[in-house]
Amino acid sequence: MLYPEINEARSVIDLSGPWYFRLDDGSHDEGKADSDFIGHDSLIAVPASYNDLKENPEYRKHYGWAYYRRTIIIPRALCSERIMLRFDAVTHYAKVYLDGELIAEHKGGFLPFEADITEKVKSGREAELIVAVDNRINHSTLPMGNEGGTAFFGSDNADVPSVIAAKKWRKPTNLPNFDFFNYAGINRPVRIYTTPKSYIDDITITTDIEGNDGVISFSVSAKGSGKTTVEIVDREGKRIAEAEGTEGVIRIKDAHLWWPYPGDPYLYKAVARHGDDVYSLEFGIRTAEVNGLDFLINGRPFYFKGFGKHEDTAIHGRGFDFVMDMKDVSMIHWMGANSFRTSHYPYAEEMYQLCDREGIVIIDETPAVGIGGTTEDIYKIGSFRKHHEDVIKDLIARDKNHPSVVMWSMGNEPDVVSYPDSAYEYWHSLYEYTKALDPAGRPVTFVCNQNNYERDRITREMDVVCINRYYGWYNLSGDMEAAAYALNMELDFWEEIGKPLIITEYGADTLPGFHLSSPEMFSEEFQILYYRTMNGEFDKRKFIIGEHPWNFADFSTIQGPMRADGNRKGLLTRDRRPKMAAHYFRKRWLAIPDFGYKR
Ligand code: BDP
Repeated sequence: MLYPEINEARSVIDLSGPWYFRLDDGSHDEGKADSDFIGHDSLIAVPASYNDLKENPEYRKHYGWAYYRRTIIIPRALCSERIMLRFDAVTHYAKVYLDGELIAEHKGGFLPFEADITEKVKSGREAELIVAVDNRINHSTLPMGNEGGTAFFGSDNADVPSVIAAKKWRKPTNLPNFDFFNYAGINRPVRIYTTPKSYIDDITITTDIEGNDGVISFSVSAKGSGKTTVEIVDREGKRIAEAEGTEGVIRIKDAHLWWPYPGDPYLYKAVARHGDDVYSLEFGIRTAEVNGLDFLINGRPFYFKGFGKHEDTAIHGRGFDFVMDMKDVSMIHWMGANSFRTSHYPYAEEMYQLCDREGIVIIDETPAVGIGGTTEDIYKIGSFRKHHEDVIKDLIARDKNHPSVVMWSMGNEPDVVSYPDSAYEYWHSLYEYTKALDPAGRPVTFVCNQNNYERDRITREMDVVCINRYYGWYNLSGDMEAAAYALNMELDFWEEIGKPLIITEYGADTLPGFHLSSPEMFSEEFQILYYRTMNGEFDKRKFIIGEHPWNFADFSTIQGPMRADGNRKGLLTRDRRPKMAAHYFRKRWLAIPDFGYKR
């Protein structure tokens, strides 16, 4: 799906700002937006998560539907165009009404959807737009939750009669099966955009390198009559090639390749025209593939230095925050990192555009986190397969043209050992499905949790083995010698498997400013000891091709006895101040080359 663009043929109206808002009455049924709404509602910011915007605990712990309302009006000058209403992300389920008519419905909180409203809006007349948003998470949603449950990160399982009784008595909640706050609402921009009636629906660009030449394959999907052309424009704005038709191959002599920073992340533009419509798409010429134990970018072995991240900032919650995205990219450069994973859901499109331009490499993850946590086989009792396929399809459709995206992650930490055969069947077929969808054929993986790796049949089948490991934190806590011993035993196992491996998470909660002369857990000194020990072991193993500490920054979670104001494993605080370990990594990573490390 193309990102909304303003150019000589297209216009964009941004609907950011205050919208009327109300939480539902707690019945968990979608109420109808009615006249009763007016006068009983408050104002809320769009885009943003609603949870932290009001001094009312109901906003933070809300469970169910919420309603947003505003009016829209189309300027007369645009009324002869095709008019689209686009939502970049509504978390997690949206129903959109225009003048009382349901015009769009969408499941999944992190990908865009749109509705054609051309026939529904009349010049000079205001139309009422209502968006009903559901934040419930259960065994059919991604991320997965335990809607109706009451416990997480606690000792609620204790065999204490009074606790057992109180658990039954307690009100059910919208319980996550994942470790980040379930921020909800209209989290990303809402826009009206227009195109001519004959229009470009989609563009796909894939690239290859032959000698010094870049080979660009393009395909333009267009609706309505008109001639289709594509021009390639270089960074200086010079037209260097052109072709006619909806598909073709263009060869660029002595092409500039897209390299991760501090290399040159060179971007070209493909300017597609169809009839009166035009769309220009930035793209880079680069390849990304796995070969033996190497992850090759433009044929050279890349070492992933970076993070698991979150879209999480104070007040905004998971709401789009371009200022923070800029700051994050700056901090990534400052620390000498070159990559991150969009743990645990697709991020806002603007972040990928920024990373294309700034030369940061992305492992792009779906929102499939929390699959498991049940006493029965989740692959048999859950109804999420079709939705998982849909998010993979939509993710690839949205992000396929970004040079920054070098690998797809189908999900994070599903249960793959309780029912290894079911897990195998599920993830193996999804892997093949994902592979077949990407026109650029990027490597595909999923990220596995600390488990009985011998029973896990599926992680070893991924193009890159991606593992999250917390030796020395959740197990063998504080004993880094024992942690190194255990880590090495496991690494011997993976070395035998003979695939490249990225440590996609490892980390220790750390309270900034808490110092100890003897490094114990939660102190800044321990965080450094932890990473120094782990990294020392990674450095000895050639097949480890990347290290992503967890997490880039502290982030909000549900409350619980293991979470003091959220998850504190950040190398940065939530407001992006470096902990001591950030300086440690900066020194380490500035000394590790992006290409050829350990080769
Ligand atoms: C991992 C999860 C991540 C958590 C992390 C932690 O992938 O989402 O935040 O553990 O516990 O298992 O800090």
